[in-house]
Amino acid sequence: MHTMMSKEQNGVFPAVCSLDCPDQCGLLLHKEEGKIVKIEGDPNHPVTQGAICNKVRNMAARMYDEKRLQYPMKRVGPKGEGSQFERITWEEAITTITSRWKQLIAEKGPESILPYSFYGNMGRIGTEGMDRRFFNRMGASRLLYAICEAAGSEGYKYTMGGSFGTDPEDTVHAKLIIMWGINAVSTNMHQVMLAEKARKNGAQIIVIDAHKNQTGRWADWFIPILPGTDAALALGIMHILFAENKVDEDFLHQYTKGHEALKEHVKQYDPSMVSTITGVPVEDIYRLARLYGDTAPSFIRIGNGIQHHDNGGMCVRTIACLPALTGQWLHQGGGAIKGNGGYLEHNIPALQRPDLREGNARQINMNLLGSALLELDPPIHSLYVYNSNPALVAPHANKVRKGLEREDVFTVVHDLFLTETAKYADIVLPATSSFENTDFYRSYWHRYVHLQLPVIAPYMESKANVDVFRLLAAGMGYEEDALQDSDEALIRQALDHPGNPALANITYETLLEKQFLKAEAKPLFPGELKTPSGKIELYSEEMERKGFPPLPTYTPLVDEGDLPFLFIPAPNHNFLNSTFAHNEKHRRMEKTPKLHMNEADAASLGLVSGDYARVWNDRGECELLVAAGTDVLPGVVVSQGLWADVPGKKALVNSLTPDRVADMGGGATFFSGRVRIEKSKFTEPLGG
Ligand SMILES: Nc1nc2c(c(=O)[nH]1)N[C@H]1C(S)=C(S)[C@@H](COP(=O)(O)OP(=O)(O)OC[C@H]3O[C@@H](n4cnc5c(=O)[nH]c(N)nc54)[C@H](O)[C@@H]3O)O[C@H]1N2
Ligand SMILES: Nc1nc2c(c(=O)[nH]1)N[C@H]1C(S)=C(S)[C@@H](COP(=O)(O)OP(=O)(O)OC[C@H]3O[C@@H](n4cnc5c(=O)[nH]c(N)nc54)[C@H](O)[C@@H]3O)O[C@H]1N2
Ligand code: SF4
Ligand SMILES: [Mo]
Repeated sequence: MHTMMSKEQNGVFPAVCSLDCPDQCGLLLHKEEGKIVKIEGDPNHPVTQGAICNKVRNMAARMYDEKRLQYPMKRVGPKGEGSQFERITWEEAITTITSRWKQLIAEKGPESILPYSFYGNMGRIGTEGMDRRFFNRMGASRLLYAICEAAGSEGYKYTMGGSFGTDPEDTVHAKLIIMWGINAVSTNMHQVMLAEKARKNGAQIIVIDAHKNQTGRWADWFIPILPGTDAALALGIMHILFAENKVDEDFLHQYTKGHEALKEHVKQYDPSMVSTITGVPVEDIYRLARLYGDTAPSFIRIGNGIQHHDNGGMCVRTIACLPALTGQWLHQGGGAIKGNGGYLEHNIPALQRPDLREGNARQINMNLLGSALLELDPPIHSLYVYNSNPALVAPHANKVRKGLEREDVFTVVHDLFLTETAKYADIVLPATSSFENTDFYRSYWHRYVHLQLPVIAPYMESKANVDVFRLLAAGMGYEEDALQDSDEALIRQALDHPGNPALANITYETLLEKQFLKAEAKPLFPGELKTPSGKIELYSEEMERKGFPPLPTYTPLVDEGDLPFLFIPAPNHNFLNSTFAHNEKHRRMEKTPKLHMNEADAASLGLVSGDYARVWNDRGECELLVAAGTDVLPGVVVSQGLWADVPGKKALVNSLTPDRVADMGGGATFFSGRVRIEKSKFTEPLGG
């Protein structure tokens, strides 16, 4: 096996998966004649242990897909569907962009320019490094990165002080594992592998979800729940734990704040009331609470599903209180994971250089992109999109597209493919894949930091994000050295972080030698948390000051009127958000977007499996293939995957989703929208 380098044309090279997936797998890339021909898991990676998902096993097909962008282009003709592009040089592209920006800055000010990005590639220097420096220097509008975990992370932080949870490697010791609002078989497969090991040692696996998908089917006990009601279930469990003296008094006294108040507070959540709210039978609430109270170590994997709701922040904050009640944090493998990013925090100011910004620009929530483009005053006149595909992934998609259609918004999209968003661009720039770049990666689930060096040469004329920002900086005439720092310098600056002792031994050199390294952190307890009191805050004065109930509380979803169904457009197995939605191989593996609905609901609408349903509300409409059964409760419908358009029918699920923001962090509410359903006139074309 070779160490990382791109010079050799043949060989096997270690790498890391760059996708926005908690597992952040160690990979081995097989290279022949300069091209990647095979991708497999690195058996030496302690957490991912050589297993990888099907998506990435088949990723070489995406890297060399004939549709991959090869050179910069400018738009000729209308924006959107039907747009046409012409090849230009990099020089023309950079000059066009920077001269337009200079003019906008002079006439309208830098806040008329909005960067829009997310984590299509998790590399830190490319995704939240040089880009941030550049837009700080410019003084552009700032983006609030709230589309993914914002609400839940804020909620978890009120309870636990930050993204600190159980070490996933320890969860093999758990005797009870609850997968709560996470489709882990698809979205965190190595947590499933670890849970399988625990199961062999006698652990029970419970899945609490609104949809009995592949993860629910894998559980020992699947508990279906009405969407948006999980906080009530957690409070019902607390009610029983206190009432039946199943709490760990010593732990509560030593390590938590507010347990007496909580004990009083949860008296109101009696199991029959909780059952009415959640749809979970009273006897199941008792059984779950007693199992939780009597089993140690118990581990809860808190997923993203519960936080993509109006009440998502409070819901996660509430579930995060449970392990404290029974003292699980003192048991190896006990506790919870919402995220573990806190352990690996690098030197963010050194990497992003907020000091390059003069003054403080307005901040725009990425979940409100449509309104931002259509309604903001002073208006946005330029959008620079990278690592993201908002035309497909952002809520209230028809509003987003209307905004993107504005002729007076100068839009640049940097991507590997001509995405739905790129079709609205004035200038399209081709991006390298992560295997063509240098960057460092840190998981938000396990505790390893990885280094990626280029394994293959850049594809055609494509360039890495960092390189493009260096060119843009030069084109703008920005002279700060920080805007021309090398990849290596950026990584060194980011990893030099005296504030996080867990990174002490993780340096550019040690990563060069080992490729990945674990941040060695002490267990959370005994110890002090980063909450104001240093303890687990069952009662939070900070929340009270901000106008939230200080104790965990159930709040219902926003009332969207009398539309009969709650619609959950979740991720699917073979795509990663919209990544792979354009690649034939992955589309074939996934087949077609479906609508899972309860058979009683289907019958009442005259629908059977195999029919097409028209799903609609004031925001938009879709046509999805009906899968009727008992996988969801009546009144709930679920689709999976962010499909690029499917020939002949409407498959843009985000045309239906609300752009309301959640209770915390400005988070998204993808799963709290309501819809109507009827039989569609669409039928599958012959041979389709
Ligand atoms: N294969 C694959 N893997 C992925 C992704 C992908 O698109 N595809 N995306 C990646 C990203 S960016 C993220 S953020 C994660 C997301 O992955 P997860 O953390 O698994 O979150 P989701 O898949 O959004 O939702 C998980 C589950 O929540 C359920 N759910 C919805 N509402 C509720 C509710 O109110 N209560 C309960 N109990 N359950 C509810 C849904 O039915 C779904 O099964 O996965 C990452 N990994
Ligand atoms: N209905 C619904 N909508 C959702 C969700 C849901 O569950 N349901 N999930 C939400 C969540 S959790 C998330 S995280 C978001 C994710 O939304 P996005 O972050 O937009 O994720 P992707 O759709 O995968 O788009 C990433 C884009 O980045 C490009 N890319 C990859 N690497 C690079 C690179 O190095 N440079 C550049 N310039 N581009 C690159 C890819 O080709 C791809 O087009 O979607 C959200 N949208
Ligand atoms: S997408 Fe997730 S499971 Fe698949 S290879 Fe990447 S990190 Fe591993
Ligand atoms: Mo996400």
